[in-house]
Formats: sequence, structure tokens, C-alpha cells
Amino acid sequence: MEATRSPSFSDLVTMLGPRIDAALDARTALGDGCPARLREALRYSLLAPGKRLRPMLALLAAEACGGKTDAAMPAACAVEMVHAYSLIHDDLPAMDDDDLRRGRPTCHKAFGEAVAILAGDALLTLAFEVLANEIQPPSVAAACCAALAEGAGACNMVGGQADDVAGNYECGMMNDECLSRTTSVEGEPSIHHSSFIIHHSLLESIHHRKTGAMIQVSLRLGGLVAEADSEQLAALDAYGRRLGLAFQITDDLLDVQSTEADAGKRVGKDAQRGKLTFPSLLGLDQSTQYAEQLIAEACQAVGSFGSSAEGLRALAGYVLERNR
Ligand code: GRG
Repeated sequence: MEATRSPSFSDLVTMLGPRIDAALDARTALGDGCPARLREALRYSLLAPGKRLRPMLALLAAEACGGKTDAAMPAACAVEMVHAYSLIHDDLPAMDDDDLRRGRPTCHKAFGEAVAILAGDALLTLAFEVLANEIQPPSVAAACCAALAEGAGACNMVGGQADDVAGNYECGMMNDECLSRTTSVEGEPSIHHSSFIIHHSLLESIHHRKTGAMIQVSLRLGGLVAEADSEQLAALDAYGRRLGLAFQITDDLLDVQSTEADAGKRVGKDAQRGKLTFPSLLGLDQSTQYAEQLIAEACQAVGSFGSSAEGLRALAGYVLERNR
């Protein structure tokens, strides 16, 4: 980091992006048993020009907690591998049915559905292989595997996706199970009588699980590698929870306001499908204000780290400004 001024997001991308890409490249050379087409497909999606936010969060969290970014690189690779798998599967005809991702044809468009499903499966399993083999000491590797499994699993990313796919945003489709696991940002119980609050809480619950949990676990892995104490981990969690929600709000806003060329993926699909989103619930201005409030709170949450969290603050600022 430069001593004279705080890094901007583009400084972070310049410093960390090529290191992350090289680390992902090296870990997907894969041995003789891997069919060439499977290797090609998983590398096609993983190495495509994504923003690398989750790996950056893992590295920056390690740095904030006094650790070395080199030590956190396997964790950074693991979260990007899980993220890339989730994008490949999300784009499949059975889910979001998308043709464009990261500015390129989606994996199944380029390689066919069967290879795309298997490329996602391979990335998911490779993530855990990388953590188990490369994180030291073994007790920290085990903690990282458990945390990533929890963040990516049935109660978080997969569960949020399942509710999303099932259309469980609709009031009429909400059942007791859905309501009982609905929580607010502060984690308070939220069985409310107002339909607005129910919709708002349910929307946050789905997005927290589908998108936010992977953002939160990226930070947690960085903290675990740096052997952060429980206070530091709690601060990273608080930052991540708010960043994840703000990230989703800006994703919803981009779906309304961006172009396919800028976003590198199809836009306008939420409205087309009549999906409940932050802009449809709160309107554009209030959604923007809410995202700004969450980012301010996220930055406050890591205030106690001082200058070692400059990178986390720069990344939080970028989430508000991003155009893709
Ligand atoms: C298939 C189990 C399973 C889960 C899918 C990631 C996901 C869950 C769905 C993607 C749908 C989507 C567009 C969600 C909104 C937020 C999100 C995850 C956007 C994509 O992440 P970015 O913007 O993408 O960080 P890049 O390509 O930059 O890495």
C-alpha cells in the first residue's frame, strides 16, 4: 500500500488482480486425468474477466488483521472457484437461462450443458482441495473448509438460490418455514404484520443467503488465515453483511440502469420477470440511499482496524460506484 494516500479501488485491482489471476491459472493446470474439454470449460469461466471482488476481500481481510496476502491466496482462489461454479450453474437453462456472462457466451453456450454442469462441479470440489492442501496450519485449513461449506451450502448460497428459483419472493408463496428464517440486517426476528416489512425482510433474507454469505465468508477466510481474534472476525462479519446487501442493491440497480455492454451480462431481466427487487420495493432513490447507508456502516464496522483496513474501505466505496 502507498504510504501517502489511501488506495483507490483501481489501485487494488492493479496490485491484486494480476496476482489473483496468476494464482487461479496455476491451480487449474490440472493433471492427466482431467479431460481437455472439461479443463478448457472450467478455465474459460474461472479466468474470464470478472471483478475478483471475493478474492480481493479475502486478501484485504487478511491484511486488515495483520496477516500476509500471500498466505491468504489459496483462500482467495477457493472463494473465486465457488463463485465461478455458482455463476455457471445459475446461467443454465434450468435456472436463470442466460447467454452472456462476463462479456462472453455463458459456459453452457460455449461447451454444452453437460460439460458446463461438470465444470461447475469440478470448480466446487477443487476449491476445497486447494484449502485443505494449501492452508497452514491444518487446524486453520479445516476451519476454512467448514466456513466455506457453510457459506456456499444449503442454508446459505444454495438455499438462497433455491428460494429465488422457486419464486419465494411472492407474499402468497411465503410459508411458515420461509417466514421463520427471515431476519433483518441486525438478525432480529422479523415476523411482521406489514406486507412491506415482510417483503423487505424476505428480500434481504434471500439475498443475504444467495449473495451475501459468499461475500461474508470470503472475508472470514482471510481473517481465519491471519489468525484473527473473535473481535476482528465479528468486525469482518459486520462489514461483510452490510457490504453484501449493498452489493445486491447495486446489482438490482444495474439491472435497471446499466447496459448489456457495460454489465457484460443481460440486464432488465428482473422487471421482465416481475421479480421483487430493491428498486421495485423501495424505488431507485431510496434504494441508492439505502446502499449508501449500508456502505457507511460497513466502513464504520472496520474502523477499529485503522489504516490496515484502507483496502476494505476502498472496495466498499467501489460497490456504490460500480457500473458492472
Ligand atoms: C447456482 C448454487 C447456485 C447459486 C447461484 C451467484 C448466484 C447464486 C447467482 C448469480 C445471480 C446473480 C446475478 C446474483 C446477483 C449478485 C451476484 C452474485 C452477481 C455476480 O457477482 P459479480 O458481480 O460477478 O461479483 P463477477 O463476474 O464480476 O465475478
